[in-house]
Amino acid sequence: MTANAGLRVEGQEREALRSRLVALGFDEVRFAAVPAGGSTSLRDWLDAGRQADMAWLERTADKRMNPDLVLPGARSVLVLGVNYWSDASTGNPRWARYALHADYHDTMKSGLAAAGQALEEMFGATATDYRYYVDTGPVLERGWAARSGLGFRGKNAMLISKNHGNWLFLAAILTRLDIAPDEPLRKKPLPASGDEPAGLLCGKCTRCLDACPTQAFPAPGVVDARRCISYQTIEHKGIIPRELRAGIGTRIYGCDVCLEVCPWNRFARAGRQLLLSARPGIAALPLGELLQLTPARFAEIFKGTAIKRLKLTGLLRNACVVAGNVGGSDLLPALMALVAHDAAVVRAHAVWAVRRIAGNAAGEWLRGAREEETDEAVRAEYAGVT
Ligand code: B12
Ligand code: SF4
Ligand code: SF4
Repeated sequence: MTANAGLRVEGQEREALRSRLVALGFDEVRFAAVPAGGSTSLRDWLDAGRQADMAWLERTADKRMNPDLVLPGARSVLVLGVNYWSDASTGNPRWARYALHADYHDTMKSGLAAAGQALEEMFGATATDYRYYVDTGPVLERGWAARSGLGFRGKNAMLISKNHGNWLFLAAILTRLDIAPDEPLRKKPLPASGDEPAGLLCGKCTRCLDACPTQAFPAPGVVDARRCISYQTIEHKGIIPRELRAGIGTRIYGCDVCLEVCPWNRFARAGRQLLLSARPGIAALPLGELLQLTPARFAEIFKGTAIKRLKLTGLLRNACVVAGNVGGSDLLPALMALVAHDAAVVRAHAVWAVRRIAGNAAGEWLRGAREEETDEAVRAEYAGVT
């Protein structure tokens, strides 16, 4: 800890910091004070098993709820928002809007490093007096954003901004500097360690809860990852539960349904994109081509994007689900090649897709492959094929 840890930053100094960070490309810059006691509601979410197999959330839960365990002596959180709205098509099949950029973890990191530099130059902080994260660390980014008044947590669990709607990436810098906090949007004070309530500015609206294709909201503001398409198509590496596949529709990577229907998006305008880099070619890829991607082509197209982390097998799995939902018989040859794929997870979804498309004639396509199949989970996909 340095001599300047705990230094009070307020008034014109605080506004000078805000202006400098806005100039770096952050569309929103807000400040929150670290309360004593931290947050507790993450514990209820984890105890209900809503994290699915994201065991890293459980492992880091204590840190997520208490910044002092991440940066001892942390006094403030700088919450930064980057607007990624654009009216570009999200394609058919559909991609989550955020994914149609170079990986935001990488592009925002340069802005965060420069923001840290600003703390050092302006207030004499050292590199040990702050830590920055974009998704990458044990920080409840939406909670801090709500606490800082950057927006409010909607019934869709998103941090919604009055200026940008649902289309903001969030990042956080924990610091030992004592920065005067901005006001949250709520009127009534909460207990010192209380969490911001969801739905503060939603009124009677329930559009997001009603529109979710897989009924992933057990309560307003609470997502059960096990039922969420975003989890199933991005984070989950195994077989997607059969009962959720139809709800996935044409969504090949992630899901924006509960964001898109939100009336607060009417205020969204295209951002400056200083910390983003659009990759519009991805949305133009037709389903037939995606089903036939080779490892080399996959690496070439998705280099530097978040989609790359899904790996080719994950993308082929998702493409099979979309094919099973909306594909025609022209896709059957490509799907039959995937019925013989090396990865069991791809074979399982390819069999499902062939059955959905071919209907009563599925046996004619699949009989031979069924005899060859040895994996139990894939064999289960053949059940009832005659
Ligand atoms: C795990 C995760 C997921 C999981 C679980 C989602 C969920 N609802 O929790 C899955 C894979 C399903 C997912 C999906 C998506 N995600 Co996500 N995800 C995360 C991640 C890494 C952790 C979220 C988490 O801890 N969840 C557990 C729940 C219980 O926590 P929570 O939502 O933050 O809510 C709690 C706290 O806010 C707390 N709280 C409330 N007030 C306060 C106040 C204080 C002071 C504190 C400390 C806490 C606190 O109470 C809340 C309820 O328990 C964050 C990045 C991060 N580090 O925060 C990105 C993040 C939430 N995801 C993001 C995005 C964009 C998405 C998707 C839109 C992607 C897509 N298009 O497919 C979907 C949207 C789904 C949805 N409606 O939530 C953005 C959201 C930006 C925004 N404006 O809200 C984030 C912030 C990433 C980023 N850096 O921008 N995601
Ligand atoms: S991201 Fe999609 S599946 Fe997940 S909660 Fe929102 S609407 Fe439901
Ligand atoms: S769609 Fe309606 S209920 Fe859902 S977050 Fe937006 S305003 Fe709130």
